[in-house]
Amino acid sequence: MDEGRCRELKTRSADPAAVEMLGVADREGFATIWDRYEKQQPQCSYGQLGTCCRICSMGPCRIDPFGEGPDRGVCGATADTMVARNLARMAAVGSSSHSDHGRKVALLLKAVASGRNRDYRITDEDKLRAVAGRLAIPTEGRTADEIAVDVADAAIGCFGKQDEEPLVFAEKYMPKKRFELLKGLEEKLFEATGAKMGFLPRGIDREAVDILHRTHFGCDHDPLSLVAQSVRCSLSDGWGGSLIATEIQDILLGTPKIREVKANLGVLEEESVNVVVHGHEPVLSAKVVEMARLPEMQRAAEAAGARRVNVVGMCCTGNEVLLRQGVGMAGNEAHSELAVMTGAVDAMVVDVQCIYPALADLCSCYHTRFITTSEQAKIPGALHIQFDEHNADAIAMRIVRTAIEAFPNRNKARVFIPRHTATAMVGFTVEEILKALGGTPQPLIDLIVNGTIKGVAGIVGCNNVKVQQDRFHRGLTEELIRRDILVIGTGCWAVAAAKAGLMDQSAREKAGPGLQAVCGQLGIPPVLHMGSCVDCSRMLNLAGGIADHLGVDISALPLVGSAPEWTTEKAVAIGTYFVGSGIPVHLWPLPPILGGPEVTKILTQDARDVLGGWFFVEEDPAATADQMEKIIMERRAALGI
Ligand code: SF4
Ligand code: MSK
Repeated sequence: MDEGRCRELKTRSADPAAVEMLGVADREGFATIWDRYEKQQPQCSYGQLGTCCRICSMGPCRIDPFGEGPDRGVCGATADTMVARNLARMAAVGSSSHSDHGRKVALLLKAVASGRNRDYRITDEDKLRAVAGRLAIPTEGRTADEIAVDVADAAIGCFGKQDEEPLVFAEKYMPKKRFELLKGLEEKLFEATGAKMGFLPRGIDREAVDILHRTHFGCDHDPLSLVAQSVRCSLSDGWGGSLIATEIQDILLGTPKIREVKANLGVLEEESVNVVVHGHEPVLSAKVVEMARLPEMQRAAEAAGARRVNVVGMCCTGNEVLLRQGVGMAGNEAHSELAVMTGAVDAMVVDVQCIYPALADLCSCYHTRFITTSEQAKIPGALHIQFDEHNADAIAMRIVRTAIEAFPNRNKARVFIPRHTATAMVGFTVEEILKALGGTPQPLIDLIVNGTIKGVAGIVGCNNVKVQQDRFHRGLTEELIRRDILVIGTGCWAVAAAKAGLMDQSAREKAGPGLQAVCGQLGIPPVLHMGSCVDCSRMLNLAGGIADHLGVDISALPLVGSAPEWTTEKAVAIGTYFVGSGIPVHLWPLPPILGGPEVTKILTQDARDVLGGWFFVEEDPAATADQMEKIIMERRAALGI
């Protein structure tokens, strides 16, 4: 590759493994997300600003916010209405994706506890009892199954209930002051506007359906009430669906423990059958890992000429099995095509969310079996092996066998695995953090009060082809730890940080003196992996626990969030429930709201007074860290510390 092209490829990713693979893509003539993105230029500026509407068949309508052309849609909808409706629909989709995931594991827990499913079991009884205790479900003298039925029923009840009361999970998990603030807000806004606007989520399904209804042609055109419902719906995700997913997965599959893993494409093994599990729901992938480790699968792999079956992770399914079963992490979202191009992936097994449909064509150019498993994520060109949790062992075994059968078809001459891996210490659940602190958040609070650590930043989200892959994730994280701000996070950010070595203990050297000393004492890195996208609920839980411990609202704490390479509607829901929980959130790239001046003002200014959380945008990692530090310092000053 000539030097010029090499430089060009480096602008696509900050990860050297990705750059090497992009060279392979060039050589082999494969298009990647970066090439397809270039072909999409120039992208529609109405779409970028959020001022296009195709809700009814009189449209599509669009409004130029710079005053060129009409200032209303055919029905009279303004730019702000369009922006708010589009945003609300994004929040509804994002919340629904997480929450539907939560529903499935709640139903599975019920099936396991009532003896209808024998493929799974209650793995973490302590967690079950802790969750039950939180929900005020009796535990004394009861069997695990009896308790689990009640926990499952409480969770399932959150989805479809029809009364006006808040979700039991939100009520029992949300810190007291935040719960009261959101409850009082309904009254305050009613006094101010004369209209009913609620924030506490009533039913998980209901809040999303409410958005679908109110954004139907000719319903809610008021930016404020549309934004308010977006917050309520997103809160039904953070303190509902995602929380349920996390808590019940811990009960069924085990609460993650701190452990060391390897991250990046170098986890693929030239001599082994490589199975990549990708997506979000670990119920299947945990089984794939389990089955791949059986002696009979080992024998089958050897018979096919391989050393072993090596299951590795991608995106959030990867995070889940990495945390619980210690599998290697092949990469984040933008790595998915690159992994296939190594020529060493025998099966790419996907469940739901964040899966490029382009993988089907790409896999067909290799021996790689691209296996879809969910009726909610079928992709033309894939081999569909329908997952059924009531027959999980057999299906997972079939998937592993399919990968083993593909191995002999691998073209060994075509295999190229970039030799990049980093060590990462992962599994920092709330339980593990508290254990490291001696059972109470007080030592962490003391460190924050005495200024050893200035505050905590939670970073989440994806890769986005509009940002050099991982550049913002790495740059922002390094800037923050250098300023003695502890960084926690989830999702594809966590994978980026792991690949960059920021979750290795040696990353302490990059931290400021205070954070460095604390990490040295506790034997932890300055950057903590808390899990997958649904595990953002672990961050809420940690923040809520500290707030309750101090008897303050979350918005008083020196906490701040960021989604610096966000892509998906789920990231919109996550950002919005952070804001609704009182945490300011940085976003990059620009969200599609800037064409609506009123919506922009509500989200970036008014939310600050009303919710204590708000959105801000910034393109540069160092400047973002400046803003995040400023917020933390203001909050410290307000607390008198
Ligand atoms: Fe146009 Fe109004 Fe229909 Fe939207 S709802 S497409 S703005 S006419
Ligand atoms: S996988 S939502 S690209 S973090 Fe959770 Fe990554 Fe974003 Fe998907």
